[in-house]
Amino acid sequence: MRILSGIQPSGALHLGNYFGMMNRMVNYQQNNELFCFLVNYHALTSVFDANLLRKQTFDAASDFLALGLDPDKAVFWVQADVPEVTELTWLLSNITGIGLLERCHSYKDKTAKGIPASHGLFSYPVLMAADILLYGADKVPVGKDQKQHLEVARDLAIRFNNTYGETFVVPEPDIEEDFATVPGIDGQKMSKSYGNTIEIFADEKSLRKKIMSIKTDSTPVDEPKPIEGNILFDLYALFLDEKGKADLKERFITPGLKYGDIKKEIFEVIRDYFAPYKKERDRLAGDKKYVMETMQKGARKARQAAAVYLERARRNVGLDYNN
Ligand code: AQP
Repeated sequence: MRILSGIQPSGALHLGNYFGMMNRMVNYQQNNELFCFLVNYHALTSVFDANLLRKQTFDAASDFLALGLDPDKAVFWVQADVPEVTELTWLLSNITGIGLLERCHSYKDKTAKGIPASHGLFSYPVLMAADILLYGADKVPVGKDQKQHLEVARDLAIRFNNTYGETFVVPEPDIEEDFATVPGIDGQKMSKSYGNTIEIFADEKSLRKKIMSIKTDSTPVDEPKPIEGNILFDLYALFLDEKGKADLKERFITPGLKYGDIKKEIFEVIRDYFAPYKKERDRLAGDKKYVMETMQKGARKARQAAAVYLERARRNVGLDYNN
């Protein structure tokens, strides 16, 4: 099965990115054909500083490699190194109804948070559909926030196939309920552009500060604590198995639990969980040559896979006028 997913180098990667997508991608590489990429064209919708985009792209590549993505097993590349995706975006644009894009929540949410309401942001889901269809992906692991964009990609694949003849694979979303929406420190979806993230490779001091600043309710210590919608419970549970979650639930509903103690435990759990990866991450940060060569190699493999679908699409819409 061909599994594909991308991530924006639009800021430091966080627990939402990790549990919603990155960790699952690393696990999938064992038994599948994995395509994983850094969507820097997409990041242009919110990053307007060229040096920052360069740095964040390099950092995201190092993050993924440090977490165990194996460039010999998976195809791992940077989106803009295969610019053919922008051509497919144009082909798809002509069968994309405006109403379809107008219904997308992400555009409304992001503009409400102050991201400029550009044409690029509005047509973000078309570029994302092109990313998926260009590589013939069967399955796309994402967090719940991307569910609607996946539906757009499916819609466009079906519409294209109906209009021009069989061209694209219709992809399936792959959302894992336990990690569907990781909350940020303010209780909203954890998101780089909302400034509420817990970074996976934060230094100890800022990690502690972030965890200590998590918003909590004002339930008195000697009363049972709520589970539903409790940010501390939800974040801690990410690192626990079923038995661990049941035990944590018990602690929450037993009077006497102090949120401050739970925060300290969460800090330690996150720090210890990512410590071995962080070591590798620091090593890779100093080996720019290796990271760059790896990404270039990945782009060559991605380009070969893309050629199959792009050629088919060009032919089916009639751009091959010399035939
Ligand atoms: N809070 C989250 N819970 C679960 N999954 C999440 N993902 C992001 N946030 C959460 C998943 O991570 C993958 C990569 O996301 P992205 O960086 O490409 O874009 P995004 O979804 O828009 O993530 P951010 O952090 O919110 O980025 P900005 O703020 O720059 O837009 C996706 O699979 C996503 O579902």
